[in-house]
Amino acid sequence: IHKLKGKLAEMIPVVQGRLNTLKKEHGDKVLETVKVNQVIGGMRGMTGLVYETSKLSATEGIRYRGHSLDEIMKMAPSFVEGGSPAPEGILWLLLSGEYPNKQELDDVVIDLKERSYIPEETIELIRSFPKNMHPMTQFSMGMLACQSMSTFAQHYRAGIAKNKYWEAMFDDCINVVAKSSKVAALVFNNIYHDGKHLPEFFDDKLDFGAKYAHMLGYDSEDMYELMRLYLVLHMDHEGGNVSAHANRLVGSALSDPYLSFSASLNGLAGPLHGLANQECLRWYLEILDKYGKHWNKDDIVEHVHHTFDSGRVVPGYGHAVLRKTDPRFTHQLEFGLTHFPTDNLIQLVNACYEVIPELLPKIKPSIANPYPNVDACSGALLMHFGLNQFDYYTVLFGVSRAFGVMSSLLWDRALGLPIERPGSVTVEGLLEKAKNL
Ligand code: NMX
Ligand code: MLT
Repeated sequence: IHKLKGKLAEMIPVVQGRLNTLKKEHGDKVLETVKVNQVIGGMRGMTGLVYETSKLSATEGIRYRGHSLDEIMKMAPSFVEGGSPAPEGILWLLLSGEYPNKQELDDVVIDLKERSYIPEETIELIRSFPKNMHPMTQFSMGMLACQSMSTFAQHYRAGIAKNKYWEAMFDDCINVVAKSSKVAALVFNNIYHDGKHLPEFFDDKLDFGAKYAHMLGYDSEDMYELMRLYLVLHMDHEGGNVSAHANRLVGSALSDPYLSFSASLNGLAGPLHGLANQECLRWYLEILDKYGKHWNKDDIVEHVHHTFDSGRVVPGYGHAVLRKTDPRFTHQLEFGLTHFPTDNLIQLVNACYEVIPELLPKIKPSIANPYPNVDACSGALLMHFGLNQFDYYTVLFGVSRAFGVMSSLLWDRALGLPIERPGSVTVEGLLEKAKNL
């Protein structure tokens, strides 16, 4: 991993140079105009952030450092030939823009293991959380409790120079990723196993994804592969989604990576964002409950209508930016249809995909995107392996998101991005401004 740090030390001045040129030579140019509706409407479609690790296309989905998910599935290093990409390799890609070679990949695998230490008092703290506290709350608090280990906070207090921020940040960012799965496994254990069967932490044979599955108590090659796939698909989704943006915003105050990651998780815990995966599974189970396992497409149509009639959204469908099927959904559905094509829940996910995109615009024409997003399939895959604690699903999303938001936070500090502080306006003030335009 020292090699990765060295690579970054070479890359950073080059990108900094580009940024300086941008500021000096183009800084006063007008990029785009802003409509009143964008100010009111959650800044949708407004370019407002520099974000290095990934970019979202409305029609083609996410690209990590310019690489589409289709390409990553084919080209990224994997532990099983032709299988899921290695999450550790994608961490390397997000940070440096390149895939690691075999030796580099092995080094990250070992490094993440070595950095995963959690102090005894944090373990005790997590085990003291009430079982009915939501897993995301426990996860966020558990990560926050690790904050006393922040290298960046210590160096900052000791008076570190601005141009050295990223180096102190490097350790924290990799450490947050390394510790995330262990904290997440402790939360699982606390809630569902009453803290009695503490997960086996030090199985050195296993890579990050396999070990996370193992710590949750799921040990099969297929589950290891699913976990690696899940982690890779959920890592990053450019800078404006709630979890990435919360992470960026909090980090811009020079709060250390533990503080910003916890903030990121708090955003991910919302039902319109990461919690949609748990909501989505709950929604599929409502169908099974109501119509039994011999459901048909008319039942799906009826349940969608019922969902609207009760004033709810159809979870797993729609997106703020995407205008086509999310490729992250496609890859997950493919995994399900390849590994367990006769699974009733996977068939239901597939049938919903055939019905819902046509149906939603008929019910509510203002829906900008009637296609499935990342959350529409993940729960069904996890259920297949018996991971049926669906309140926990967003924690898996959070562990994965650590890879993306920590990589981008490192780059925020490397590029010396300033504290975020956009302007705001009252309704009255905006009305006055708009009338005079
Ligand atoms: N079911 C019912 N109504 C919907 C849906 C849906 N799946 N998607 C959008 N709408 C409604 C939306 O609530 C809004 O209604 P109103 O004007 O009455 O407030 C209207 O359609 C227009 O919204 P959009 O511009 O299409 O969507 P927006 O960008 O505001 O929101 C989501 C995007 C993702 C929040 C929205 O599509 C949604 O609530 N989807 C269901 C929840 C979900 O799956 N979230 C997961 C997103 C991915 N992730 O993991 O973060
Ligand atoms: C994400 O992965 O962050 C979600 O798809 C939400 C988003 O991009 O806005």
